[in-house]
Amino acid sequence: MNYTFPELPYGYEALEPEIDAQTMKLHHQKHHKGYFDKFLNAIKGTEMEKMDIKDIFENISQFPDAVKNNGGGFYNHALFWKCMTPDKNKQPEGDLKDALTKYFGTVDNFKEDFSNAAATRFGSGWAWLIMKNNGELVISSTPNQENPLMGVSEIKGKPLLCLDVWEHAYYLNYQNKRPDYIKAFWNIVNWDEVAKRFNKK
Ligand code: MN3
Repeated sequence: MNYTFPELPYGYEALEPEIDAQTMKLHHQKHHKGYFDKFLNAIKGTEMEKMDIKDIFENISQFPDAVKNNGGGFYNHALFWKCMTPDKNKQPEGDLKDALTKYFGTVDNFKEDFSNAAATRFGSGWAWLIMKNNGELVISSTPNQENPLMGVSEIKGKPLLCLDVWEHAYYLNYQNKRPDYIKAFWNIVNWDEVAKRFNKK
């Protein structure tokens, strides 16, 4: 597979004040780019070069940790950028809203459960909304740069929404106050992207 490093779908300052420009710039240009470069390096000259990244993830336990850490870091951030938008304070609608209501009671309950998963992930990691093979929506969290597509993941499914809770994602602006960062995230969720992923069979 050929990989390209994704540009942000908006400017570095576009998500302020929820996420400051300096954090976005460092996060994209240094952290994400670092994972991308190291991922390419880790698969270079191996069978993985010809594999789809989802097949690599599914069989991740067969490959070196560098592939899990950097392949996950590459994929997770590319999705994370798309899950946010400067078009603020939107809410889920239509079938996605119905599904969130079905599985979590209300949209607010969903946000509360997801926030809780993000807040209680010990150390570095991610919170996820995923769709299992049977169509069920589930919240999970993963350590480090793991994701729910990986064979090693406790809960597996298709990622619909993710939130980076590594300190590098929020520390400049929020310091140790991870819950404040999580709360602000809801203002900038790109529900159109989540719906697009939800509707794609
Ligand atoms: Mn990150």
